[in-house]
Amino acid sequence: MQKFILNCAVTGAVHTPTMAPYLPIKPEDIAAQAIAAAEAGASTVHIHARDPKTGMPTGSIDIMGDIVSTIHAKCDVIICITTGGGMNMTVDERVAAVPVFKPELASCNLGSMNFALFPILEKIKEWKYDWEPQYLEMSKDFIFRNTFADLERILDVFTESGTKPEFEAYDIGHLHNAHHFFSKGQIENPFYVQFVTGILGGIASTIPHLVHMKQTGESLFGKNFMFSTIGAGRHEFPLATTSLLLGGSARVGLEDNLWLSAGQMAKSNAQLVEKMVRIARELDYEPASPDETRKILKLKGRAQVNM
Ligand code: KMH
Ligand code: ZN
Repeated sequence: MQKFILNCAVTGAVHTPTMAPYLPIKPEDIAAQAIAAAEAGASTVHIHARDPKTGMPTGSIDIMGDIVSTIHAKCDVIICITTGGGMNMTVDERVAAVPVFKPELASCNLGSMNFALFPILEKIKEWKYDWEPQYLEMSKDFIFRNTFADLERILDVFTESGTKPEFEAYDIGHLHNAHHFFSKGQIENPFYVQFVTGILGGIASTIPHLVHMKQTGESLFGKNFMFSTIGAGRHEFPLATTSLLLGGSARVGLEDNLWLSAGQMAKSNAQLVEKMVRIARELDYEPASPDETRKILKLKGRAQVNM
């Protein structure tokens, strides 16, 4: 059985409560769903925080602390804290949790881009919270900021915190941005990157694009290059399955996709993880355990975090 890293993105900052009735919002629910996703086979969980009253993405250190300390106390899953945060946060707010909790992994977004969610407004007219349509409308004139200066600062914070970056590449140019830092020795092997496909403003979720991203990565980083793939929405399982067949890993979860199958919403992150494990095992792939993943990614281990 060929091993791969199965990552679960539990709540994110893309979906809002009205779109996603099963999206975990409260810290205790985000933590519980992360633990259940780990029990279903995920070896890493990607964590965002939300305001428990409104579901709005938040950079609150206290709320993030509630979430990650609960997961860390109950489970050996690898916690990957987001530095992507939400569209309502500055770069400093986005990265603030890393020096506090010193996670083994944290996301690091490889370039600025338009991050467009506003087309969803055409599909939903009634909203539970006023902030939701405002947040989505804002994305029409929003630049997800990750300048080279931002990346330099973020990478320095990761180094000081002993945190390994899980890079997020939304397009081919983002891989070349990473190579700029790799050639300066600011990125250690193995270079681990999520191909984030299907966000309007970034590369689309197609197999030819995925193959091109893999080939670009291999040409830039050689054998020390490890990729995983995110397909947004209905593309999640086709792109994740293709990623395995291309020698990569996979990310599933309600942050990126609300659908278990056509017309059927997933009721939990664990359901999405269980489906990915079933598909993988049918093709003789097995999700790596958290400790196997730590060895593959050369992570510092649970004892070195502050949670
Ligand atoms: N929400 C995904 C499209 C991050 O949190 O740093 C990308 C992501 C970025 O997960
Ligand atoms: Zn995220």
